Amino acid sequence: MVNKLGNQAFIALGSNMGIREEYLRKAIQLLKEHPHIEVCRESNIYETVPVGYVEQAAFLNMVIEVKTALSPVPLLAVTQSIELECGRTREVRFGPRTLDLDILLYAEEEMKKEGLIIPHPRMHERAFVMVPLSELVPERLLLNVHQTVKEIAQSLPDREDVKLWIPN
Ligand code: X6L
Ligand code: MG
Ligand code: MG
Repeated sequence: MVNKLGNQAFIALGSNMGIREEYLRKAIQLLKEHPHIEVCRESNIYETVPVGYVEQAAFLNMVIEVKTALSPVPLLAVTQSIELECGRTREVRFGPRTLDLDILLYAEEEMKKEGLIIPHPRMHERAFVMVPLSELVPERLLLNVHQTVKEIAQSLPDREDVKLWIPN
């Protein structure tokens, strides 16, 4: 039996191209099949107004909690390969994508490597991240901003652009 125990991490999922919900489900399935990753909890799915590059289709966003024996860089490699398996290509910066997986938090760690900054440096500005994360860890303190996840989620001006999405 492979030991999946390890560190707690939170991963944000997003999709705004094609079969959006299927891509989110497929990503969770592939993470669950990984021998060193356990998917513990899933937020609801939200339909969200695009931020950054605004002339594109609405996103589905959610956040999941995982436990993993992988350290951050190997975990990133797994999430990137899952993005590719789900048809991710990089055309327009901030533009449409079938699947985006972002590591938000990894244990209580802070790291700044090129290509991987943890905690995710802009997560606290994005309602499409903070609203679903707030379902999972409302009381968690984000050290850089000295506020809890719930406080941040409630104070973001674009939280109205993040609407609970009910699967059919
Ligand atoms: C000025 C310039 C203000 C750029 C904001 C914000 C850029 C967010 C990129 C920005 C700026 C991003 C998603 C999204 C993206 C998503 C929704 C990004 C990367 N990903 N919008 N936009 N959901 N709703 O997953 O987050 S592109
Ligand atoms: Mg992203
Ligand atoms: Mg990304």
